[in-house]
Amino acid sequence: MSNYVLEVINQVKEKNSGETQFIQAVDEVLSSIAPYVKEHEEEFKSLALLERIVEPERIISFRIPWMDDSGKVIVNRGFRVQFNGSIGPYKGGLRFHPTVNQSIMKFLGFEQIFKNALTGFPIGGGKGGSDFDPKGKSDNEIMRFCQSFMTELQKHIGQDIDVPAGDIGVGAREIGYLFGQYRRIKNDYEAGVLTGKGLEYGGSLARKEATGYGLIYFMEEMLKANTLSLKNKTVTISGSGNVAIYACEKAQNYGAKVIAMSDSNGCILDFKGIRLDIVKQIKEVKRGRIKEYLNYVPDAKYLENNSKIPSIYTIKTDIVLPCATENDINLEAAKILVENGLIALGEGANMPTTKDATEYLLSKGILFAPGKAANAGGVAVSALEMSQNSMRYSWTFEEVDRKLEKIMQNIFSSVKNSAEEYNLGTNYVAGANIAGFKKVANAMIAQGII
Ligand code: NDP
Ligand code: 2IT
Repeated sequence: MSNYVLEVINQVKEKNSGETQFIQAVDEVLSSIAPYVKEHEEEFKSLALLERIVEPERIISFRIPWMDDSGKVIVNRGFRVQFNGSIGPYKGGLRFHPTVNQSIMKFLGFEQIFKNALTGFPIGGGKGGSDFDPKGKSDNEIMRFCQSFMTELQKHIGQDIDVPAGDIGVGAREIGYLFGQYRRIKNDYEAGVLTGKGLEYGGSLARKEATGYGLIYFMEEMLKANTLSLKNKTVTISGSGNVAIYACEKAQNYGAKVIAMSDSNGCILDFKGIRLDIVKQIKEVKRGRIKEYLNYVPDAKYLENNSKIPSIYTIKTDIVLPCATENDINLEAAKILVENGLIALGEGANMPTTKDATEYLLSKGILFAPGKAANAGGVAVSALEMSQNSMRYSWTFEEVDRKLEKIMQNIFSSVKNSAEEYNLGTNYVAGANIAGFKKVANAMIAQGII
């Protein structure tokens, strides 16, 4: 590997000690783009390009006080990381989850830079969120929290500045409350300031489905390029949130048999094929636990998580789609999956596979669709939502869906072409990182030392 890449990785480790997820994301991207950096080493070094790309343009951290239903005042921490605005306004989701900290925000913001570049749209990389835990909160508590969060965040965002959207724990309900508070404070109908909005007030058809559908469009392209397809394959999907549900829906449309889904407590296993109408009822309507599936389908099994490996990864499957959270598949889980005959893995989540597990899977010839390419459909349709807001127009579901399919096919071909250009075979992880990095690097070079 180039010395320059190693130097920068070491600097990042020193300067950001303790930020394990951020260091992991930087290490993965920089080590895999080494063949490209090598070609331009002198130029990049003289411009301190890598040193600049690993440093967020800005991090905003703030206090979020709010009152729960019993009248108790609670203080959470909020973040917005505006990582790289060289190709467009910062763009990326908001995550509400108790694990949120600066390291997680920075890793997500860093990944988002290259993902957004891969979509082909002019959007920079950003991410935000809070350590607020939405589980068990009433609607009113969620609303008061979102209002307090936006009271501070509104100072830093705008349709041409920074455009947040959803992520874990943030869906249409939260975006609605956030948008309401933004509009009230600004006294301005700035529809394009958030994406993932409700259809009645500027949302795009197919945004809800976009990440999951996009993942499956990408998977089908990748499988097709390797003379395979989703048809009649068994699929397991970790998570049962927004990404997991719509990945399941599209995989089933393509003739795959989805046999398992999960949440953070455990997984359901249904060899007859998951009944998605029931999962939607449990998760989208009742906000319940995946275990409740057994109340509807008594023949199904429930495997509780009780070791270091989420139970879903112990199930034999052709294709696995991690759609929950980061570092879900470690080396041990990867080995079990391979032993059980895994063919392909598609990352619906951001960085769900550890670095050693990724390397192991690649070394075993598993077709690996990396998150920053495979889950880019969500942010791509967010960009289409921004376009529709600017035009004051809306496309039909079919129009957006067709554009999404085309975008995912284009992403796959640029990933594949980059992998081939650098003789990396089917290493789509490196292919995605190189293709995304090139665009951002060129924009940064053109804009001077900033
Ligand atoms: P949701 O909040 O809708 O669902 C999250 C799902 O993941 C739930 O089933 C949840 O289970 C599970 N999960 C979350 N955290 C953990 C954890 N620490 N351990 C185990 N399970 C966990 O989020 P999304 O579906 O939107 O997001 C899923 C992933 O996809 C994330 O990595 C996100 O960054 C990524 N992503 C999302 C996009 C989007 O458009 N929404 C776009 C691109 C990527 P439980 O209910 O038990 O917490
Ligand atoms: O990780 C992601 O790409 C998202 N959570 C979606 C971001 C967006 O702006 O739609």
